[in-house]
Amino acid sequence: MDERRTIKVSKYLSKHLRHQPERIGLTLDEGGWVEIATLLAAAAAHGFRITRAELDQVVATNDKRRFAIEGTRIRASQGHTVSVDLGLPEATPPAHLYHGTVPAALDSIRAEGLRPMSRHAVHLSPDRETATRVGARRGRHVVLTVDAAAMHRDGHTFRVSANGVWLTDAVPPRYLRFR
Ligand code: HQG
Repeated sequence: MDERRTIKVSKYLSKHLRHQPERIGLTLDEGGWVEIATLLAAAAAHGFRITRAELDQVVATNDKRRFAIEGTRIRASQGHTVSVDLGLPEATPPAHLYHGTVPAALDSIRAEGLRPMSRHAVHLSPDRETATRVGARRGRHVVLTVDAAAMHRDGHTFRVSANGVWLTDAVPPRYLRFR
């Protein structure tokens, strides 16, 4: 499978496992899981045929390990806008976490901190490089540093997704460093 096809399949999976399962008649269970056979049949029925080998390759080689397979089921590891409970345990974050964003969002972030916007949680990266990539999706970007140790000490909860993305409900401005 060439890279273009891999990206196309990955985007198709993200769209239907995170945002719009109903578009192809899928229902995710409470944890966000769906039977692989059901997913492949639904995709084919809606004009996008994916083989099981292609699916496995995308899951295994995906740059961000966006999808997880467990037994006969698959789900997106994070990034949902539909309501799911990933069932992740609380975890102790590293002292600092990072968030890549765009300059246009800074005034609002300074005033109200980081909010989940359309997703379930604020997505934070364990290192500056990853946060830079997240910000760079939108062009010119800035990386903010989050004082995760202080947040944790103050009772904010953190979870870490299967693919290493740190999730928290919100980051108040006092825990942010804007450089
Ligand atoms: C910004 C991708 C104004 C926030 C990435 C971001 C990530 C605010 C945007 C994952 C704000 C939301 C998530 C506030 C936050 N005022 N703007 N108070 N608080 N924002 O896409 O973190 O490739 O929902 O900075 O790699 O960019 O899809 O979040 O710019 O892991 O697997 O509002 O999505 O993963 O945008 O990205 P998003 P994100 P995938």
